[in-house]
Amino acid sequence: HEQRIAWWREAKVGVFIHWGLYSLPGGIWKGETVNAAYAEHLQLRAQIPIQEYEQIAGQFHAVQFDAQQWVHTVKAAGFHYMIFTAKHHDGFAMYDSAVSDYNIVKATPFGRDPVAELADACRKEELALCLYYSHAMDWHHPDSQGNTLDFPDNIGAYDPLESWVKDSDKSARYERYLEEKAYPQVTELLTQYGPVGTIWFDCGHKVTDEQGTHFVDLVHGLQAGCLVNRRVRREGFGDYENTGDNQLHIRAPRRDWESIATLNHSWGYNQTDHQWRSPQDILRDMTNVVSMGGNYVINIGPTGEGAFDPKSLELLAEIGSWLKQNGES
Ligand code: FUL
Repeated sequence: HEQRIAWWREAKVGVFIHWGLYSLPGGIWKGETVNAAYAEHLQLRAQIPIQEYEQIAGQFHAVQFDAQQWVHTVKAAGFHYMIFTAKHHDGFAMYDSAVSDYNIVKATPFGRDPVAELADACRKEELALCLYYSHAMDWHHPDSQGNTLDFPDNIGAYDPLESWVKDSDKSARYERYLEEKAYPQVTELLTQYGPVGTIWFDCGHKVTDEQGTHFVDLVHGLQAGCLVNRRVRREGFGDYENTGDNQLHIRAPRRDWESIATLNHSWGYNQTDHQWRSPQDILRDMTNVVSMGGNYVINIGPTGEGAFDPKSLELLAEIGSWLKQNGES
């Protein structure tokens, strides 16, 4: 563990990237603004049936995607790691997956593998590549949690784990999702792209201790140097703690910890959210967190075309110039 986490302790600041099918509608569905802070939750919030949501893939051309440029921009601003959404709750793999055809290479006209391209670019620029994987929720898989629209006997997004474990049939189904999709896809991510800094899991309150431990062992078994964040299960799990979204502190900082923040309200690109934070505000939080011993991660939600939006670029540049003058980069 001590060896594994050494680079991360030094890194201190990172950038999250939320990019997926949801980035293309960017918070608007059929001309209507979907009233949800998190644009990456569009499928659930707008109650879009899977067959309709899948259609977004056919329009996903991402003509502006340039891994080199993304990585260079992040690195030049003084950040030391990038966490990229390899699969979010919608279940769509943003990499070439043999486990499921519901992936960016097979299902979109874009047809390229962003994780492969980002891994190359990160190697060249010496930026650590970390991968977000929604292990607990997958709204495309009938046996995972959170999609009651297509799978009426499923459970809702926010039902506690207990309603599954008490129901042996449902927990057997959930186990099937893990065996069929989540464990094999995590294996792909750790065997196809070279060294990964962290597998960043999410919503661990929906899995059991055994399942959480299975993920931790899987990651460490495939890449001993790869970190696992606490959201794989609950406090005390994985290699380091996480705050809640946009929270600055954890309850008891006995372990290494990381705070994650959005620049407006959404993680995924949201064309209707113009409430951007000021660079002063972000820098105040960043210095606060880092001085308390935490790592600080800010988020960018690239557009469906694959570009960083102008406002995020401006904020990155301002933070970058502060880091150059005052930081350790
Ligand atoms: C949350 C997710 O539900 C959000 O969509 C986002 O990925 C954030 C970092 O974690 O729990």
